[in-house]
Amino acid sequence: TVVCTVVIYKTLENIPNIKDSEPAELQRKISVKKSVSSYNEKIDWHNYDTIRKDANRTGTGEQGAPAYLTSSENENYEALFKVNGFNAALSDKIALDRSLPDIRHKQCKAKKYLSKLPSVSVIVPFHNEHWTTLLRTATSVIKRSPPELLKEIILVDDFSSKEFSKKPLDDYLAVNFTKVTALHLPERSGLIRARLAGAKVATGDVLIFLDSHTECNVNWLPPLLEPIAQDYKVCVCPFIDVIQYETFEYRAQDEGARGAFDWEFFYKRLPLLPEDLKHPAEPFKSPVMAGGLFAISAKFFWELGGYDEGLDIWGGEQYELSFKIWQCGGEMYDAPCSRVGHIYRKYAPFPNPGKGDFVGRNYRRVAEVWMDEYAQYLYMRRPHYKAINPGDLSKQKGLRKKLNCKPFKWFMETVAFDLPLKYPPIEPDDFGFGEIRNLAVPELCVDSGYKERDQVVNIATCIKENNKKGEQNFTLTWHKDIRVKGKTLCFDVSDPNDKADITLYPCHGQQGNQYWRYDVEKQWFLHGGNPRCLDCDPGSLKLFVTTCDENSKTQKWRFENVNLT
Ligand code: UD2
Ligand code: MN
Repeated sequence: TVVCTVVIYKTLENIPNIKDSEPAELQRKISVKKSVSSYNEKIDWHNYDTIRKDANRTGTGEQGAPAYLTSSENENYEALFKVNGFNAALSDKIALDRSLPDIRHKQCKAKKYLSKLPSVSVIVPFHNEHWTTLLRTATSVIKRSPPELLKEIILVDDFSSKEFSKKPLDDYLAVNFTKVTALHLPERSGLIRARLAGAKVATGDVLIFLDSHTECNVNWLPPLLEPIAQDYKVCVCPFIDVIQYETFEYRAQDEGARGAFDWEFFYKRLPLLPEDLKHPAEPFKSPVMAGGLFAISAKFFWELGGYDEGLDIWGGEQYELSFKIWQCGGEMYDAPCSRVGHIYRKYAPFPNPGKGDFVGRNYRRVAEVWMDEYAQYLYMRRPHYKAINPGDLSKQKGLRKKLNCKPFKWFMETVAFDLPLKYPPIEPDDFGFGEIRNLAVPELCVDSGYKERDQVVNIATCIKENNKKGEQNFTLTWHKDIRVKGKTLCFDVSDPNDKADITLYPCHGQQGNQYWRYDVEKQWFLHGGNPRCLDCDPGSLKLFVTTCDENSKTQKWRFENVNLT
């Protein structure tokens, strides 16, 4: 087996020359195939002892069941929820080594993996993570990883201000663990540079990144490592399960999907492909990682230059690394048999550390370096990104050139081929906007009078002529509702009776009581599916809807700007 070990590790060390005439990429694939076929003994990596003991556990949160605080335990609930965005008081009542339900596909239970797998450094960046969720992350890694594969866990403290994050943490780790250390950064660096700091000191063949509020499930490690042992340019993500922020219940988010994004850069998912569905326990290709949880060989990570260290605080690094992996000769997979739970917070409790729109700047950097002409799709939805100064990009652009990375077009057509370019669709033009002026009494305009929700809209003297106070700027949007400028209040009519009031109500975009059209020829504002006309009483200044009447002049309105296309 000693000889074989050397062969396997060769794929991680260097690329042997097979045929000099072959392109480098093909050579790599051939060499990988050879080394694997020469040694491919597979074994069952399950730790049945731990599985058996876990099955017998009972208590708060055990087996991933939803848990609740008793009224006597409720004391710190609110204060702790507020600073964490999840039920940290409940976390304190749940064992650090709690049992989890094995919700893998049943084929995973019978799967074997290569007997020789690379060693691992787990890197966990954290900023003000709650004590027990942080320690439960480390504990679950230790508990469910084969010790011979796990070299170390590095908790990278991104300049936390919580008292226990420094010496008490170091002391706790020294007493309770042998493989877990904390690296304290001297200034707030953001999660991207925190991960880089951890990766720089890591000694394992493979780097695994985790968020600081995660729990690794049964046999999570071998499915992440095997594809990397077979090809060091493969990055593998686990399935990310949901730890519910209120009850700590552990459950699946869905049956699996391919990671993607929309053109506002929200993380989205694409359906599995037919061939993926045929092999529910096999890794499948995924265009983009969720970001927090993945395994990559240290060799490939550093060949790719790690992360762009110009990315600050939070956001965008998942796209940067995913694009880089694909465009620069690697591949990315999701492994269904590796599952890790993650607390999706109710809200992010951290204040902006005074760095402005760091997410926008990060996105701009990623778009400028990697996305070529497709960056325009992002800028179309977020025009203000074009005004953000991304800072110096020469190093990133140099790297892309040096590694001879493929164009983004290749990524879009080959990897994310089913990601629609109109996603989300750009909003159609509005039908019209501006003042709504009556024809019977042309100095009268519809006026919302700085009113709030549930208040009635009337008419008033048009501001333009008399320069009086008022609020007379409205938009007939493509949703077919009438919105008060600068507000998200819409003209709403719920009364079916004659001369029904127009009330301000939050816009829902679902038409119904907020459904309006403008008839350009008749100059009518029509409300509802069984249309009534906007009308007014110039004497009382009341506005209402009533049966349409071709002869009525008070039902005619001049809408200042009408978009006729
Ligand atoms: C998701 C990812 C997260 C990251 C982020 C985009 C998952 C499950 N999570 O958001 O890993 O890719 O998208 O950037 O895929 N942290 C620091 N310093 C900071 C801010 C955060 O160390 O200045 C730590 C934080 O304690 C946590 C990790 O970075 O361990 C990710 O932050 P998050 O949990 O707020 O991100 P999340 O899960 O909303
Ligand atoms: Mn997270």
